[in-house]
Amino acid sequence: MNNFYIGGALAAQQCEGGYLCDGAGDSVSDHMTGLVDRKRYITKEISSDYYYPSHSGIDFYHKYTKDIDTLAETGINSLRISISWARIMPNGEGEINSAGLMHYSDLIDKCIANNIEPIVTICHNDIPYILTEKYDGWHSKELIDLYLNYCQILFDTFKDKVKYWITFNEINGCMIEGVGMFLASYFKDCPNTFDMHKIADNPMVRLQALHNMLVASSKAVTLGKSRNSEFKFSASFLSFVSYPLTAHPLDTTAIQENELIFMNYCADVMFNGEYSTLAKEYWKKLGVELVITSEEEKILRDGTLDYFAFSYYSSTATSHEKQTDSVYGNLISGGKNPFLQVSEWNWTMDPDGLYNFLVKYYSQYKVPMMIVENGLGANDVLANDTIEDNYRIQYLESHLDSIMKAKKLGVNVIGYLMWGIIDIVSASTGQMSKRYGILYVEKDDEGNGSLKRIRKQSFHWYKDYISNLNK
Ligand code: BGP
Repeated sequence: MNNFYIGGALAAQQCEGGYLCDGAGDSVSDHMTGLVDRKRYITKEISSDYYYPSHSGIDFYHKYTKDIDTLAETGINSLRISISWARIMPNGEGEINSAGLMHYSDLIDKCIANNIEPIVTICHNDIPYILTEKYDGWHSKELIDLYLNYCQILFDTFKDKVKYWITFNEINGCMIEGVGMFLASYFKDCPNTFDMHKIADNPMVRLQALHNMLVASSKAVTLGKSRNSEFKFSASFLSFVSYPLTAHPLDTTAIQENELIFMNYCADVMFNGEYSTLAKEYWKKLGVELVITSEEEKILRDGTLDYFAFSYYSSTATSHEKQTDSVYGNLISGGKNPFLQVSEWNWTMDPDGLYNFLVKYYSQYKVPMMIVENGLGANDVLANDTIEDNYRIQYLESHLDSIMKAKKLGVNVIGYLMWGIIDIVSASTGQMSKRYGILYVEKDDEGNGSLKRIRKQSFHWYKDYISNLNK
């Protein structure tokens, strides 16, 4: 199938390892521990009492050459990677670390040499740690121009090599209480060691930080296009899909309200160039007043996005009454849907939800759609040097079916990038055992293992699928 990107997605901090290698600074993710009593902590100081999964990752930093060669066997034509700001600018500002830049230059060249389009996330929920202490993360407007300086380096270096950019990962995650505080990297009021999933919420701080990110994203779009008018920009959106638990009208009303908050609040700014009146009502309701200058309003109008990148894993069911059975999901949790199965991590599996999402948001924003994360986190069993992961094949295939169905209807879907195409560290839990990949990595949750790569059953399936797609 021509003009369709099919491939995989990764995030630097979940795969690279290579902590502080070649002059890199440390990042927020480097302060995130493995699971301790079912919690993932952030420690303000790095402590020998904890295991920090990002420090070693799957050593993609040193092993990417072989990994890209292996992945290229499947025929993928695209790979989403993220760049670690702290490798490029160890202090988040000031001096550039040329070794870090060289690393990504080599990685991008390696992709291109294998006919793999690099799709680059500039900021995947991670900033140089020092910026959280010096500026209180995205709450400070200082970060806007620091981010811009970082973007400028990337745009100048890769202007002839990278076309598709993602300014921020899951930017609308900032709409979620607590989670948004983490994404804003605002840890000022937290103790020295704290549960990353339980940061006390402050909507004023969170929404101001989000506004600053929206401005930074728009500025990046405008700057990028001045470097290469062919650049295509999106942020990635966390998808919110929910069904009314009953036919009670208020169940649907509750969903609609959540959609306006989780999806439209950010998407209206990023595609239409301004906050909707609904956003303004929302601030009133919360008693929040944001600092938004008229110059920033112009920046938002000028730097709108070209395509709609989003992650999709699962859906929920909503009731206007208190629900008892709940499911987790990608940052958003919600009610359990009696018609759908859940994964081992209690994430609902719902390929139809992907179809529904594509149709709905393509009709609303009318820009090309790209799925930049989708997959099944599962415990794989290694036996006889292979992994029989039919459950993953089923998951991926059913979601691809939904995409093809949406395309038939006329939705302009330009790509599908499965999450964690190689097994990597889980973002929410820090586990290795929550595996998404078609390529197995021998490593456990405590950091032990040979790091050997093994092709799973799904690896061979993906290869066949892609080859059929191209016929
Ligand atoms: C998204 C993140 C990814 C990724 C994915 C799966 O929110 O953008 O980085 O990890 O979720 O989540 P997890 O790794 O927690 O299973």
